[in-house]
Amino acid sequence: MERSYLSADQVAFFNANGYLIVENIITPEEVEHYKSIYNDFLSEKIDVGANRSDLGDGLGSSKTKENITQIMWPSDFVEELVHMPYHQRALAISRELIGEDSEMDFDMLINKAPYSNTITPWHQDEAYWLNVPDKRAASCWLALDEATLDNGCMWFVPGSNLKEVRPHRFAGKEGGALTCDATEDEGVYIELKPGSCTFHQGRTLHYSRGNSTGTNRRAFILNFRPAEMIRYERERGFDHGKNNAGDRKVKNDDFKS
Ligand SMILES: O=C(O)CCC(=O)C(=O)O
Repeated sequence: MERSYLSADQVAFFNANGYLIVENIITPEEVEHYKSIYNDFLSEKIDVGANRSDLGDGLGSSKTKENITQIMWPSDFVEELVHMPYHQRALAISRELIGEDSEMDFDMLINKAPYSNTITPWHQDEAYWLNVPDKRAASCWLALDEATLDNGCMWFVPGSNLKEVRPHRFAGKEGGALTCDATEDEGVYIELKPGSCTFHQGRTLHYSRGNSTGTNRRAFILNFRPAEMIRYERERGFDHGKNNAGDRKVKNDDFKS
């Protein structure tokens, strides 16, 4: 019998609200290890080529530096990551949340550098994705630094997972981040200690403020969905930037505005 991480109440909360907080998915010692790997990506000691891009291009004020650093598929470059505690525990939790057929679809790093002051605009992940027949999905957002209102912790709109996907458009530059109409008044913000995380569904509306502090806001994100749906995506050439980095479009045409 596999270890269970969640109570029935936690699973019910995730289903009703579209997000869930899981504290201490990794220990303080593990946080330090992940931070050191993460810094090797940020400093380009690990070169990821076109898998690195500026999610805040056209949104933040910098023309010379990344406004929001996004690195797709870190586990393609540091293969042991998938066997390490974060990937393993998050996978087990995703199976409790969306079903035993859950597998990792992709992983990514999103860092907001000191004083980068760039929001991640309101969106629903489904608007970025292929319109797969089985919509079960869980994204795990792990804080490696304390995540606060001022450095860009996540905001979620409770219950948005149970409603429609809102019309999406490019928030800034063509080909850049997507957005839809939503406001902070609808949402709740989730501050996290390093080593704690949230899970959210593909349809849950979310956003984060810019980082107005003097330290990094490093997040390590894993996305899970049914194995059969990962196969469905790959058969159609959709791999979340593994082989087509920078190709950011409204993939789900139904939600174009
Ligand atoms: O880290 C952020 O600011 C946004 C993350 C996000 O949109 C996601 O994990 O789906």
